[in-house]
Amino acid sequence: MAESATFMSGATSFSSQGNSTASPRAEPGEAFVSDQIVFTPRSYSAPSSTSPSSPSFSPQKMGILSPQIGTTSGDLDINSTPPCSVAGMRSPSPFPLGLDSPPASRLRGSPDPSTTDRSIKTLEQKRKEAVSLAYVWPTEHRPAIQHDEFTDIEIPTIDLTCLISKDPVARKQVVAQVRAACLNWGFFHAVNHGIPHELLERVQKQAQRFFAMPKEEKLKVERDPKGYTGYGNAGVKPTDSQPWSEGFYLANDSSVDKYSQVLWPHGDNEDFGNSYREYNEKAENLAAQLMDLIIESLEVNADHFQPYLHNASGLLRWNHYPPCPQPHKSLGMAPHTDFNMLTVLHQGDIGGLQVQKDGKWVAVRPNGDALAINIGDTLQVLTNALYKSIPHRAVVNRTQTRISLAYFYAPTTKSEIVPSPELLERTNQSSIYKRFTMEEYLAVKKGQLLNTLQHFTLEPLTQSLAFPVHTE
Ligand SMILES: O=C(O)CCC(=O)C(=O)O
Repeated sequence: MAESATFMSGATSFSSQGNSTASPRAEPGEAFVSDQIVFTPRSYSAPSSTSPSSPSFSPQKMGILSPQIGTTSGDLDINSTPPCSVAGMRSPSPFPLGLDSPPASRLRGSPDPSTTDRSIKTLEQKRKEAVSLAYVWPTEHRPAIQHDEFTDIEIPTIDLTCLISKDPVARKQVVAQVRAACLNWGFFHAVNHGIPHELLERVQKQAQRFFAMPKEEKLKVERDPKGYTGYGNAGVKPTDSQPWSEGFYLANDSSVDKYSQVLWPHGDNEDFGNSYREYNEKAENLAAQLMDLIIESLEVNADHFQPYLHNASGLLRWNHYPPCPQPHKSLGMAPHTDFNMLTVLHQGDIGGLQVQKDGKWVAVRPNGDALAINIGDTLQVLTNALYKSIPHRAVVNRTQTRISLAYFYAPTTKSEIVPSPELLERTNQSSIYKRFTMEEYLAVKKGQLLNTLQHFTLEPLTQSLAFPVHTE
């Protein structure tokens, strides 16, 4: 992989713009997290020993002494211990996502060890629950549509057999389907895509094996904030609601072998590197072929696109969403658009992906044989917003572990992203974007998951180009 290749996650933090969120708010009587302090709004009564001028970070203010916390509607079960590992595999920690203890920031005000046995037990329960509350999202951002609420409104499915058969007539039909899908959805399912099911299963298995490890093992390959690869959800700001997920970013460089050695020092997992490399090669090849179809669908000369495709490379992110006791109050991944040209996503047989269509969230029915393909912000700019990069998110469910494999195909960071002049001429438009490089874009994207392109737009965005986060 070229050193200057672009690598960034589609979603790394909850943006303070577009989908701006203040501190999470609570429904009446329910606990919520604000600036890392857990409040219990209903009938909270401080123990008599607590003076009104107690320091901010006391157990009382954390809510961990209050019997009300988390019991609203009975749906945050304080005794529930969200599994942090893949079904059937060992579950080393009672905390979500393999956290063996609450993050330090949430432990301020931890119980005094001199408290009585009875209260220690209660505090212990409350402490676990306080971690869970970090994953409770503000009401307006919670998913009204659950992971399996499918309707007749579905992203199109495109059969890519023509890529193998080379049948020109079939290809022409596929190009037309790709055009319609890109114009109307920005998303489609690809079947007969050429990536063997067996390989997808092998990569899924490797991801399961990795995420089932104890957190301290996973942290051995933690993502360096300045780097692109490794374990973690980089960029999540401490005051934001946390996504109910964890990720492992892999790129086609020496880091894969390094991770393999660190995670399996006795050489007992050869297939980690092999399956990754095999998958990366196939996904890159597929992404390049899909780009060809997309360029054909624009009916422009491919020359303008060549520099972006030349040296383009991919970042693979394994996403892990453990079962969640309160899926309707949490999100596996915040609404976001992808930074890159094209994403190839395998979501397996368990639903969770939701995309926006005409201002409404639509659950994407899973199809283990299909790959979900979507347009990223870079391609939106290259087409002067003819093809749009659509906000999407991941919701979680109560009982099943879900793993998805997201492959982000992107140009190098030095690339200047400019709309196709031929397309502008044909549509009698001028560019709606300022000139900018991928590097400049990524610097903005870090703090703004949605509407990142607004920053690079010459005119204020019209309604049809801006993507507000729709509440349900
Ligand atoms: O897991 C999913 O279905 C969505 C993943 C995603 O959007 C991403 O990785 O950027």
